[in-house]
Amino acid sequence: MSLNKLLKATLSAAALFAVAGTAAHAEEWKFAHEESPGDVQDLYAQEFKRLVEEKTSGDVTVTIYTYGQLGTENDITELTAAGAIQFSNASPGHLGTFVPEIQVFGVPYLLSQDNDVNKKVLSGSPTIYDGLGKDFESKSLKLYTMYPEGEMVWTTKKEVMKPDDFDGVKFRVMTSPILIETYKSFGSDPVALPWGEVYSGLQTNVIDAQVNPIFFIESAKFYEVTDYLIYAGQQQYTTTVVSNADFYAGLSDDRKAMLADVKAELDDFIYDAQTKANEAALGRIKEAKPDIKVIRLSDEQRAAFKDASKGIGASLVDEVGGDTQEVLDALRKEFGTAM
Ligand code: 6CS
Repeated sequence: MSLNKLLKATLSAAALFAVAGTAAHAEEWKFAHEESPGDVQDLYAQEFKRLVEEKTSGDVTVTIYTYGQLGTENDITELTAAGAIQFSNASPGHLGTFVPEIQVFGVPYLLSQDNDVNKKVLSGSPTIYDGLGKDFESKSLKLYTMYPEGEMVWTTKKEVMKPDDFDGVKFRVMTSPILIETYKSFGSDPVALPWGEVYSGLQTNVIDAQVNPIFFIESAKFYEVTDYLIYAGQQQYTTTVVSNADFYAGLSDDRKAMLADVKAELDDFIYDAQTKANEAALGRIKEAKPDIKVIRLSDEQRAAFKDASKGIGASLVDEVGGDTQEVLDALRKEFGTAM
């Protein structure tokens, strides 16, 4: 659906009135995310809503839109940049054609295996908030926060232990170009799709495999149409929360300080929430489908995929240019994953 049609179809006259800032009483902030009710992004948005409404004594109300209510992942980024909504999740996996520089988070093996390190970097690194933040601002977006949603696990219909096993496997990835290259380098035939098309794609064999954190594999029911869950250690799912840049710039200093407090509280909240969500989901998947095979690749097996994809950082630098090499080097140092 085009953005215009989508806007007409989904934003009621009353909502547009509020967006224009002419509402008489409580100010409404619209927050769209990319997942279903109860998923990690929804947990974040619900807690954001609770804290903002509490801290503004109800002067601000936050309305949450879940996946599909305002369109796909790419649609909600455009709506935020256009100022039709104030906040949204914009995950690097889907942001590559809009803010190409953020694809550094698509480069495999970037994050640490230690979430305390990831938390420190993703919550406050100047490389992210000052450096990449400028790339967001050039697209009318203010980068508010960044957090991980869990290790990304391959779901496949055959055993994959080495890159050759991916031969002929149609592998669904998110819509950022770097992911296509990464999964080609791993040996598969990648296909970029919004997630709403993944279940039926797996069911009808249009695709054979995909990758996501366990909580999402359960909630989107991808495990029903897969035989293997493979932990290869290549990546964590990361997401950003962005706001419209003009909206943020127009906020009072008090409101900006309130948002900074909310961010700090949510930095702690979301790490626990996503860990619990992933642990509980794996248990439920095994219960619902006892014959699903869970494979954790050994260090040696993981090294073969790492080796196959070692040129991905360099191809991103070639494609995106600018200071991508410096950003990648700085982040690898901060995450402690420099090679
Ligand atoms: O695979 C995807 O496209 C989706 N996965 C997650 C964990 N969140 C939203 C995203 O669009």
